[in-house]
Amino acid sequence: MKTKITELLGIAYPIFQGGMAWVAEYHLAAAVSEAGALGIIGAGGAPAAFVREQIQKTKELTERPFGVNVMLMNPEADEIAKVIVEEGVKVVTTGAGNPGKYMAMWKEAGIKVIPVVASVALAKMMERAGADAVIAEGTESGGHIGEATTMSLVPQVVDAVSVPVVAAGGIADGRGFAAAMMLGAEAVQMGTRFLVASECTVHENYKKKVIAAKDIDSEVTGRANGHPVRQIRNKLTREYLQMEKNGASLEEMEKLTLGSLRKAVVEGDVVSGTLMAGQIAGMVNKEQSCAEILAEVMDQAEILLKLK
Ligand code: TUI
Repeated sequence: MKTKITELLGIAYPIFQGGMAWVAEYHLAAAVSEAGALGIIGAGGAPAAFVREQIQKTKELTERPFGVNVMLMNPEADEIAKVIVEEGVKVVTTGAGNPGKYMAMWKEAGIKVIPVVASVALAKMMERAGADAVIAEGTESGGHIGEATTMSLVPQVVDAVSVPVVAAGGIADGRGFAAAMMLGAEAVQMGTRFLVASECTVHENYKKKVIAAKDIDSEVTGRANGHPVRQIRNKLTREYLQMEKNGASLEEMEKLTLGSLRKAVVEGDVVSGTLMAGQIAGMVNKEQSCAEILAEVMDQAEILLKLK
């Protein structure tokens, strides 16, 4: 399928794999890119040296384009921004902030810059700053989220900017893909569906929780302190939300979540770990290879869009 995004990036399918912190490492990113979509390494909170290694390992596994997501709250974001240039990465996505200060450096290096935005205002600002496209991410997504839903955000961003828009949040099959196209998107980004891909190295316990999750099994923690994070309900979210209700200090709550994503992803602690996942987890019910996921989504979408 040809869209402005497949042309811009030289990929076969207009699908991005979300740059999930801790989860989206080189095995997953390379597998997605090899299968014809855009694999993305999630830098998350990792040190710059680790991100460089991940990039080099991805290059060993695929010659196709892949991206790196810079989580802008990472204390090493400045160094990671430079590593991306030094390693010749072709596509950058950003999240959890405004990447304005890196834009000139990335553009000069010929990198395609595609910030994640959760509002029309940031989308417009990013277009003015030179973004090649934007990812409009709805509140259905897992992890750090904004307020607007995908259904309302995507068409409003499409109307507000002239660069291509990638839709994210609540998309996990061909129906979601087709709906996003109807809203004016030129591609979609999926996170939760790829979290359970066979090439994804996240702990088996985490995958099982996503596969077992139902439609209303996610919870948003951190609304009170301005860092809303969507994750699957467990002991951690219950404790966290109780503390929020009781007006606990930020410090106390940070103690609870320090290293909790790593605990879930690496150790498989589904009780006290952070199980970031989107609302669509209820529909994600089996592990498949990245190639199978992409073939299934594209097949269904092409039928719905009457392209075949
Ligand atoms: O970034 C994401 N999703 C993420 S980042 C992440 S790592 C993390 N771990 C623990 C706590 C917090 C984060 C897990 N999931 N998605 C992209 C996204 N960006 N969603 C919302 C935003 C966003 C929000 C506000 C972007 C910009 C913004 O304000 C920009 C400004 O003006 O500063």
